[in-house]
Amino acid sequence: DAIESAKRTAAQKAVKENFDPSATHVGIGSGTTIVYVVEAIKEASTNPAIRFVPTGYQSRQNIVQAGLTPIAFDSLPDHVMLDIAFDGADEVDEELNCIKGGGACLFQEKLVAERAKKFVCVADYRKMQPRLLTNWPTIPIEVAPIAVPTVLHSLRVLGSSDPKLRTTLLEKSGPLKTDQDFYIVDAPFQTLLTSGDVAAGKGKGDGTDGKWEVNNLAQAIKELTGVLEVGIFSGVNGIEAEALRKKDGSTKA
Ligand code: DER
Repeated sequence: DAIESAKRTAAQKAVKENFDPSATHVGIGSGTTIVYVVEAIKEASTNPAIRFVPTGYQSRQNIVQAGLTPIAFDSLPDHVMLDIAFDGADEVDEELNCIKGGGACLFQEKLVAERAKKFVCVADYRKMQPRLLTNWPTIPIEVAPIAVPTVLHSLRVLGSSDPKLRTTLLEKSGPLKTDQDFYIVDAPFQTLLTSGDVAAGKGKGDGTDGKWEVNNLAQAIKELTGVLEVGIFSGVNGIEAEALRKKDGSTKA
């Protein structure tokens, strides 16, 4: 159908433009789009020594089912950076900030993304919005179970209208557990200003007027005791996000 072919097209383009067959270590994210990335890499890779670093149980299954060889993130030799990491996203804004965590794998996704020389986010047209939280309503946050009540309260204080523990009504009664045995809290906020918005005077971005700038909010949530990771990726580890630059120099995923 149209969406699956859009995912496949985005994946094939991302691999064609970014994957170097001489790569030895490649990070593989989570979700459904990444399945097409693995298919495309399988076709393009010729190096039998290439190893793939998963970002969770489903990512590892994806690698193994494609007949590729995984290596656990904590088995990587200390000095090794990954040549490249591919992952999906739930939403991407004009500055290539991403909401991630729809698949509850955000902690290992960020570990892997920050260990890669280049991070390539593969997202079909539905994910591209002017600002984060336009279409995707919440920020996924990974929280230590014991800290959930206090983190929910702090998120309300930061301005989240109705933060909720993620439950999986179909697969399991009660809250979802991540690969780290933590819980996921989904926190709705008003659409997030970009740093460009703040520079253009569209708001202070510190939440005092109810509007947050992407990085300010990510930092404020990350500092809450009990939070392991926040599903906002922005200029991961300072590495320039791979982007198609339009003639006027602005970027689009
Ligand atoms: O959880 C994540 O961040 C994933 O990358 C995921 O949300 C993307 O999923 P999709 O490719 O199935 O839309």
